[in-house]
Amino acid sequence: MEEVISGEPSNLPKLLKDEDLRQECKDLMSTLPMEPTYKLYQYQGFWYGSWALQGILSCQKHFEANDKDIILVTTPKSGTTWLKALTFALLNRNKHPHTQKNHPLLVTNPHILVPFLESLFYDEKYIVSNLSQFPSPRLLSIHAPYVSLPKSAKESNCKIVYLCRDPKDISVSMWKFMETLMPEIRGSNLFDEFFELFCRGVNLYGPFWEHVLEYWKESLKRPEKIMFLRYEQMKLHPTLVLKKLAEFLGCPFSKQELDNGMLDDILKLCSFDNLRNLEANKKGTISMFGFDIENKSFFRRGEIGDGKNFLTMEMVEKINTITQKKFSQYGLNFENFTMV
Ligand code: PAP
Repeated sequence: MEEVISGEPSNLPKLLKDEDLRQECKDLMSTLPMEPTYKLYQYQGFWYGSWALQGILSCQKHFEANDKDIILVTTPKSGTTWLKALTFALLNRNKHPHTQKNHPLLVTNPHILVPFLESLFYDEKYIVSNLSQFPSPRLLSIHAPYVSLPKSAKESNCKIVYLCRDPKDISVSMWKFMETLMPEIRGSNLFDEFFELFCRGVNLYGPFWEHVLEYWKESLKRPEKIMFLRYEQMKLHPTLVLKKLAEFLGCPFSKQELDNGMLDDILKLCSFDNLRNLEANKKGTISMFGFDIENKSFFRRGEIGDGKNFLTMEMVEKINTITQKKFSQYGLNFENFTMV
């Protein structure tokens, strides 16, 4: 098993190969620290697969945010798919009422409706021609840490909605997702090593804790620009979160909409059970970063605390200790927060 991951390039799963990259990305990669097992490169303090790095680089170079843009930023496996669905349904509630038979969310995976900027920009040709044609406000997403956001995303008045999640659940969700992308690792004993790397901050878009802290601090400085959310909040207080999200994005629910149950209807439309059971999400693949990813791989358990079903007591303790050490002085946690 192990040879497949750390073997010669020709044996590597496609996900870990560098063959289609642009020269500027290859040149930069040759100067960056590299983690050999998963071929991650450290850029501006965070770790990327070569494909994500290429996307981020050209995003930094070409993406021009405008004041109306809405950018969803998440740590991977924090509930990105859910946030995309909710925000799409919210913004388009007049154009696409939830009762619409062919509501886009009933027939299309949320990642197609709200694309990742890194993935769009992975293919440089796409950028100029297509992005300007997105309807306004453009609803986009990215996993990038704050430090690596395109300048215009920081400096314009575009809105950023940030979502993170308990790292215990993220580590397991990420591993299970990787198993779908690289069946070679399924049933192997590589999880322990993956977990150790995760705790050291060496994982896609990691270190997790620094990613979260950057946005947390910015959200305190500029609450009108960055809304900071946790997956756990969304699960426990979905109504309140959706209401606040609508207010933050400048499209609050009217009394009439609330009386008509619009908010609950959106929550139902975007619920895990509803989305997971749609044909559009059960079948087919989505092309991201040059890979074909199965739509169903974005819907697994959708629960708080599932990580504990896979992690040993020692692992739980280890990751809790890191979280406590990194976050306690900022009043941040995933178990005992107040919903503001
Ligand atoms: P991404 O960052 O790679 O785009 P993302 O959507 O954040 O993926 O990760 C998928 C997680 O969100 C899965 O968590 P799990 O592995 O712990 O189960 C997935 O089940 C969960 N998820 C997807 N859709 C929803 C939803 N509608 N409600 C709640 N959780 C969801």
